[in-house]
Amino acid sequence: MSTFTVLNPATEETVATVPSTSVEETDAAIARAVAAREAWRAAGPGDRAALLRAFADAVDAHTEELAGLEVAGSGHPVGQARWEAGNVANVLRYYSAAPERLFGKQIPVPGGVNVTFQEPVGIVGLIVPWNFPMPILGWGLGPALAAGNPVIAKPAERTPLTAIRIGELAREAGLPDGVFQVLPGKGSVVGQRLVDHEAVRKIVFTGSTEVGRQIMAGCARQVKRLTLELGGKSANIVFADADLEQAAATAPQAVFDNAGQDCCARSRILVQRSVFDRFMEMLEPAVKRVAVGDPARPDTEMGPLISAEHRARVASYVPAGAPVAFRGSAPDGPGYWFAPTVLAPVRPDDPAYTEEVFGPVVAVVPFEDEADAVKLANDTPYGLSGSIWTQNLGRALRVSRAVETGNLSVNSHSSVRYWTPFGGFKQSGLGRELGPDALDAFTETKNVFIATGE
Ligand code: TAP
Repeated sequence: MSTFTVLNPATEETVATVPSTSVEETDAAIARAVAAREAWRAAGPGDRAALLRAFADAVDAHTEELAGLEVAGSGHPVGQARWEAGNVANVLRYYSAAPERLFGKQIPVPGGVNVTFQEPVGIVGLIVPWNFPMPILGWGLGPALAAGNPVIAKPAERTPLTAIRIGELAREAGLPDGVFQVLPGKGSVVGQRLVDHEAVRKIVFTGSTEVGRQIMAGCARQVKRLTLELGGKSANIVFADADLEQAAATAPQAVFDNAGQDCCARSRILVQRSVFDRFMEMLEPAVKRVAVGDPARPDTEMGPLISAEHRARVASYVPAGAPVAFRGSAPDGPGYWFAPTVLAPVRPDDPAYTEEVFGPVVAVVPFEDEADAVKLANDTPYGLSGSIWTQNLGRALRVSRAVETGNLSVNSHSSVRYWTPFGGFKQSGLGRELGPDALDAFTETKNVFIATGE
């Protein structure tokens, strides 16, 4: 049996050795999901809801264990890892209300009436990246299960530990055999098989835009349903009339959270020229204050990058002679550390400004006026997230409408909440997750005409 090794990114020590699922084992899991499908679909809405709540309770009861696995296997600071485990439980609980509210419509038509039903789409393949192993698993899992679909999850090869444990907790909570399975292994093997197998009726993919394109092409062959959550290069837009102190104090969190390995990272800070120097003066101490170090310590705010390869990739965006304005700190010694880095002034064609770095590197760029800010913000193939800082309500709304991106926050650095829809514009993705309408992505609308005669 082939295996792979999970390393602790903060120490480079081995945390676990995990079996790598083969194509044959993937097919066997799909067969188990097929066997479970009808009973799960037909389960009473209240029963499905109760099982989701029991699952959420089991996750809650194991918060510390799950957080410990994410600290060791992914290098996430423990406070963040606890929040992530809680997010899984909250999302399961939020969608546990959905099975009892899967309403259809009745539509009067000549000669009768039409009724619609929201039918589960079928087996869902959930392909998860390494940057947020728990929340991204939960965002697909909650609505997919609530809608009556069996789910097979493929965690990222580097970070499978929490998904494996959450799969066990689902069984302990009473989810029937085959309803939720976790298959650790390679994207090119397990992920590809989920895309290619005809019994899998929907793929939920979160990851790079490049792999997303391949998956979209693979799904096209079978006209398979697909949700894509892909890369980002989001702008944090600071107008001269903003609360500059607050904008500067939170800008590090907006880009350096999870060591910048965040699709929503505001990795371009656009600042109105008249306040540029003042903003930079306030940003510098905020960046230097970021507590980078041992993820197991409760006061740590930023941990290491995921791997040596990824650190080399991030470092390539800050070559010798790069326009480094200032940097935060990072530990020496073992671990894939990279200090928070602020670049200014950057050339418009600098890859650190145009490409997704996926590390703690931010470029700060001046703009002249509102039109210029919108033009710069939109000058990217991505459209995932962003922030707007201004005291002018009209401008906040105008710029929110003009920036081509799926999730924005005004006078706040964060825009992801499970109560609200989440997803990207342009090459950042296809389809929406989270929020009250997420079940639309996991159901098909069936339309039935009933003739009433005379
Ligand atoms: P990818 O390399 O794209 O990998 C994502 C997942 O796809 C992994 O589980 C991977 O497996 C699997 N995979 C790789 N090749 C595959 C194939 N041919 N068929 C099926 N599955 C395959 O991304 P990553 O580096 O893990 O994640 C970082 C990227 O994800 C960034 O671009 C980031 O912006 C994006 N992201 C987006 C969002 C949202 S919500 N928009 C959230 C988080 C991350 P292996 O682990 O075996 O490679």
